[in-house]
Amino acid sequence: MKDDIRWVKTHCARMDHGGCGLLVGVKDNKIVKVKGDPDGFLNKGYICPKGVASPDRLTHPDRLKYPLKRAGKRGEGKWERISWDEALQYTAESLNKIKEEYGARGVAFGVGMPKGLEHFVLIRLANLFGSPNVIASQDVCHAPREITGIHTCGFYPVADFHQKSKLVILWGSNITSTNEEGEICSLLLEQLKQGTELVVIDPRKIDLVDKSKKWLQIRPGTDNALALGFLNVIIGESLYDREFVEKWTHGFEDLAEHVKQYTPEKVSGITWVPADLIRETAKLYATSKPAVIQWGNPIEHNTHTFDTVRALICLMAITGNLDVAGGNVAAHDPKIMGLGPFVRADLIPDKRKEMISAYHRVIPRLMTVAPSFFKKAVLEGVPYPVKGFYAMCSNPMLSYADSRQTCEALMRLDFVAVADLFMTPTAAMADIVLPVASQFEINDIGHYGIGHGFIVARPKVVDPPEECWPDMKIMNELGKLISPPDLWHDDYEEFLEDIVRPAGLTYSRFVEKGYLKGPDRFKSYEEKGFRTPTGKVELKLSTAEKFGLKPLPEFGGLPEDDDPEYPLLLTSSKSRYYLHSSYRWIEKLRKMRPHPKVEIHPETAKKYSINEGDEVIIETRNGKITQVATLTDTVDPRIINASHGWWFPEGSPETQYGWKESNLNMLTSAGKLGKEYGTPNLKGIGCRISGKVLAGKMEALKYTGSCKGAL
Ligand SMILES: Nc1nc2c(c(=O)[nH]1)N[C@H]1C(S)=C(S)[C@@H](COP(=O)(O)OP(=O)(O)OC[C@H]3O[C@@H](n4cnc5c(=O)[nH]c(N)nc54)[C@H](O)[C@@H]3O)O[C@H]1N2
Ligand SMILES: Nc1nc2c(c(=O)[nH]1)N[C@H]1C(S)=C(S)[C@@H](COP(=O)(O)OP(=O)(O)OC[C@H]3O[C@@H](n4cnc5c(=O)[nH]c(N)nc54)[C@H](O)[C@@H]3O)O[C@H]1N2
Ligand code: SF4
Ligand SMILES: [Mo]
Repeated sequence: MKDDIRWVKTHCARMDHGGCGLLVGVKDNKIVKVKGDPDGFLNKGYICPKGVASPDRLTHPDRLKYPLKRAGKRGEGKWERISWDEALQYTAESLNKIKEEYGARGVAFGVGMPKGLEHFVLIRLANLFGSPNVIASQDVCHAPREITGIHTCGFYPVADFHQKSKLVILWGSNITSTNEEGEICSLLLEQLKQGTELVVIDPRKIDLVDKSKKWLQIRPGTDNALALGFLNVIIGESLYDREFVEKWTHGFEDLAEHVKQYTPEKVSGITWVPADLIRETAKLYATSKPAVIQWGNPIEHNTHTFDTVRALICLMAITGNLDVAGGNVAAHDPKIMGLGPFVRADLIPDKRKEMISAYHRVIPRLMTVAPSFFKKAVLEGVPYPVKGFYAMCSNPMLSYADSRQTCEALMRLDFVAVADLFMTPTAAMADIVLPVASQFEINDIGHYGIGHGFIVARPKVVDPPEECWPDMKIMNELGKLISPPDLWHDDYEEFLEDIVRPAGLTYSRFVEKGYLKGPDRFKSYEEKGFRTPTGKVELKLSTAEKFGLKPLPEFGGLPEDDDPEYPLLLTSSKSRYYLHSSYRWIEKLRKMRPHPKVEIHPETAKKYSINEGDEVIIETRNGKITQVATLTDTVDPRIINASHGWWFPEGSPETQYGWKESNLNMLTSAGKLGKEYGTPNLKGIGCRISGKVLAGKMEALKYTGSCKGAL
């Protein structure tokens, strides 16, 4: 029996950013087992529960298996089955019609978390069609780190876990659950075994707090204040790297003067972190060489993200931890095709001026549009009308701030096409739904364009259902109908060849190698300087006036003012068992986390008469939802930690699978946005809770035809 199993090496994908090497056992075109590959260069045999369950996402009986066209009213849940030919023709005609009337910019192309190479094929599709509007979650996911990095020091400073560090700071990064961007926790855990010290900055007592030297239980949304407090201590006590600062930084004197106001005592009042702990941690970071900051999502989940990231890069720079082995580094790509040529950026030279976000004067180099600006264009025609939307790998009804508004925007569009594996609340609002082939069923390249200096091979292991197409194939064929056909391939798999050709490889040779990593090169600035206008790390931004940016990082107040009617602070974190809004239909995972849980301190729960397992109504100024109480002293009594991404695949299509009931983004607002990236406040929001039962156990609410249904 056992001998019939064929073992294939590939890399995990689409359960998070991916990266673990996997050994996949296949029998009769079915995956029978998945194990961590001991040779995996990032995971060395590690695999998480999502990885183990990942084949199950393909075999669910309700998986989309053929293209669908809306039959009833939008969102009513009535569909007719159509052929691929009809689906592509109808989509092309609808998009071309909008282009004729409103220009190509009247169509937006939407994508969520980067999942694979199709992310960049989508950007190419938008470029070739002539639309400058690619809508992505980058405003709340990595763009603040990447682009603020480029402005400050000429690169995106990623944590280098491949060389040993003396100290690691997990700054809002729950790496044992999220393994973000391929920073697989096994690399860090190995270092901890070998004596690397750890600091955790998190309002929750995450698993790794037990292994940490210090835990700073920060007030959500105040990371910029804490980073400024560290700068105050390190500069005030002359703990900075003098030689580096003199030779390689611009504006040190101004920064030093500016941070004098952020004394540990003052910062303690803002962040809830004791002043002595701020002092000790700042000293520890400055005196441990090399030290690295693994930064997480919360630093970009509020309107102050630009200041936070600026302050953090200033910290890395003045302590001499920038671009040194075991610090925060510029990762160098292997010799592969560059992003610009792949997406044909040359064909849309006016993109920067034409894109929706140009009107909002966001930071230069941000080349995707923040969802909140997209919705404004759809709902208010500002700065111009947007009427069409092609979305893949994303579920905006759950992932964009203010879900009710997202629903209204989807209702308002003339045409919506959604490509997904499963019928989701967003797909339920589409005119055309396209069934995709996904991880394990397609040849793919992972980590392209992510900025960590490597790409991984994700070869196909089994055949997809007959009418499920890879996104890359869908776009390759749609592209021929809505843009110059000669700029597309006969066979979409040529895209894979394009990427690896400069390395002298074919895709199949690349698969044999498994991954390509660029060179480990540090302190490149010693030869060429930093790639900024001054050639130095710009502690004070030399381009501030020109671009309307703040020259020095500031604490400009809390992301939201304290609100006595909403006395608790809402924060959230990703579940170990799901990817954002995805895969609640996988039984193995659902068993591990059947309900959306909200973590509440026992004292707080007592105050509101809430018991373990009760349904809890969570309310903010923007809306209310229900989640299930978990009482734990791992959170501060003044906060609650809710779950993100919940909808109910077991629900019914006419209610869009209960998208309102437990969805965190019913509680967020797209009203107040950070200037540089258009980022809304997702964490540190005033809220209140009560234990009253609302509509019975997680029962889906009836869709009322508009998005203003009762809640
Ligand atoms: N309040 C709040 N909002 C947040 C966040 C938060 O923490 N709090 N996190 C933010 C962040 S960091 C991000 S990145 C976004 C993520 O937002 P999204 O990317 O929109 O969310 P996902 O659930 O990752 O993916 C959406 C869909 O992709 C589908 N999918 C999976 N594989 C494939 C594939 O191969 N092809 C196609 N076509 N579809 C596929 C899944 O079935 C799923 O329906 O959400 C953001 N929104
Ligand atoms: N299992 C799983 N893995 C994922 C994802 C997923 O959905 N599920 N999503 C992927 C994506 S797209 C991304 S961007 C990454 C995100 O990966 P992470 O950055 O690790 O994401 P989060 O869980 O949002 O937040 C991390 C930690 O920040 C803490 N936190 C909350 N508020 C604050 C605050 O104001 N300040 C500080 N300092 N900490 C705070 C939370 O308690 C949590 O422990 O994960 C990727 N990996
Ligand atoms: S940690 Fe991420 S890449 Fe590794 S097995 Fe889990 S989901 Fe896959
Ligand atoms: Mo993300």
